[in-house]
Amino acid sequence: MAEVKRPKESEQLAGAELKAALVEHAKALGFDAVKITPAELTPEIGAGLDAYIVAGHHGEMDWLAREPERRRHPTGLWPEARSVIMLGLNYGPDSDPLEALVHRDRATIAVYALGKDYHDVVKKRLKELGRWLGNASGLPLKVFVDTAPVMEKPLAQAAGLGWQGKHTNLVSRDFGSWLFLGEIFTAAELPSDEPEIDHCGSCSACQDICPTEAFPAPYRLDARRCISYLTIEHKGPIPAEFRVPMGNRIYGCDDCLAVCPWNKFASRTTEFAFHPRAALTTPRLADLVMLSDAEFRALFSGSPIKRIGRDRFVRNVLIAIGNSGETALGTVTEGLLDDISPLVRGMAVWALSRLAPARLYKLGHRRAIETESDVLAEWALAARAVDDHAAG
Ligand code: B12
Ligand code: SF4
Ligand code: SF4
Repeated sequence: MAEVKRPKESEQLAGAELKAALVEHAKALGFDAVKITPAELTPEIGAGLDAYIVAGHHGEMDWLAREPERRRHPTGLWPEARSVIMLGLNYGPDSDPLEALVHRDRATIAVYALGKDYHDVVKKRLKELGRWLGNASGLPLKVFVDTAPVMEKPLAQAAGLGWQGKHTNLVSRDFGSWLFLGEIFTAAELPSDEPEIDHCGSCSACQDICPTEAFPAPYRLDARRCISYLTIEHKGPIPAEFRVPMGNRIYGCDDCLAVCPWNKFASRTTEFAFHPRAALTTPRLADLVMLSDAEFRALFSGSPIKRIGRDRFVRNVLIAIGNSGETALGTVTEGLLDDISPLVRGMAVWALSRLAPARLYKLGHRRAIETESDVLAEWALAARAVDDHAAG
């Protein structure tokens, strides 16, 4: 909670006056959008959360299923909350993220992860704004970005920042798909803004483009099929059915966001922290796959990518290599058959079975010394490709 210095009663602001000063401060701190909603969500939102969990669409993200009473209402998380201030930061890219998908020897990284970790950037600003608000209102507050059990998208829609599109993310009339969200819960009763209404109409572009058919219905996402989940949240081997559709997406996915027609109103972010690092703009798969643990941590220091760790990252890169058709990548891939991580060894088997089955056939003796069941399963899966090659 931000430290509250109690102002003299005569200096305190409230109501419309407090809101106007707050909006001004938020803009001065670099927030692109700021709107307010009462600290409540409709029962339909809670029911949607329940349905999502019951269907198992959260996959391994057990934390989403925990303490639903805290997640479904802002007052469940913090009983003193009266208003929620929803803030948005534009992270609009300067080119179409879909263009990077054609360079098969290179990696595609989701726009949100190309610059500094937004959690750090947004949280720092929220704390600064929170300090000001605490002092101006004399009332307690809490700041959140992504990490607490808060339903940020429905709250943002209720506040009027945008609407939850058919891909389930918030779409803004001013910033399209590219808005990070953060919020301040305050005990102050502030005048609220009008909720935004749905402007998707008959469009289905996001549903149609999804490479893994992750939408069982409009406005519902089965995270277990989503490349963003598979590359970032999923810990083990990525199920075989999703590997080819992943293409060269090695961290996150932007397809459903990028295709949204509302991006015609989007603009490139002016926030320097979100500008892509040169090293992450379509990097070569050959370079990424060779990263040691120390090199991985150095390259991704301050980036959200660091969180998945070297082994999961290299797992993702090997899948992109398996999809690349670049036989020249066979040598580095072969080297990883001996990697210390079973996750990496298993994906190296898969990648080599796609890239150079003849080579894998000659390396069959490696299978005999493998002890990990997940890796042996990959050898078994690859055996068909290898046998086909031998027969042919
Ligand atoms: C978990 C999570 C994920 C998961 C699951 C996403 C999901 N849609 O559930 C995964 C890892 C897949 C993910 C991916 C991404 N994420 Co994310 N994620 C979150 C997180 C932490 C929680 C979201 C959540 O509450 N999910 C739970 C379900 C219940 O919510 P829901 O999908 O909105 O479901 C509602 C409806 O769809 C409906 N519903 C859903 N299923 C069903 C089923 C039935 C039967 C019914 C009736 C209704 C129903 O009811 C629900 C309640 O209204 C938020 C931060 C936060 N605290 O809110 C960020 C957040 C949503 N992510 C964000 C981003 C940027 C992304 C990615 C774009 C990153 C990327 N490029 O790879 C992708 C987008 C993928 C996509 N199409 O959604 C941003 C989105 C910003 C914005 N403008 O909306 C957020 C808000 C983080 C932030 N602070 O900025 N994410
Ligand atoms: S992020 Fe990619 S995989 Fe996930 S739902 Fe959107 S298009 Fe599908
Ligand atoms: S692509 Fe179309 S359906 Fe999907 S969120 Fe955008 S407007 Fe809605």
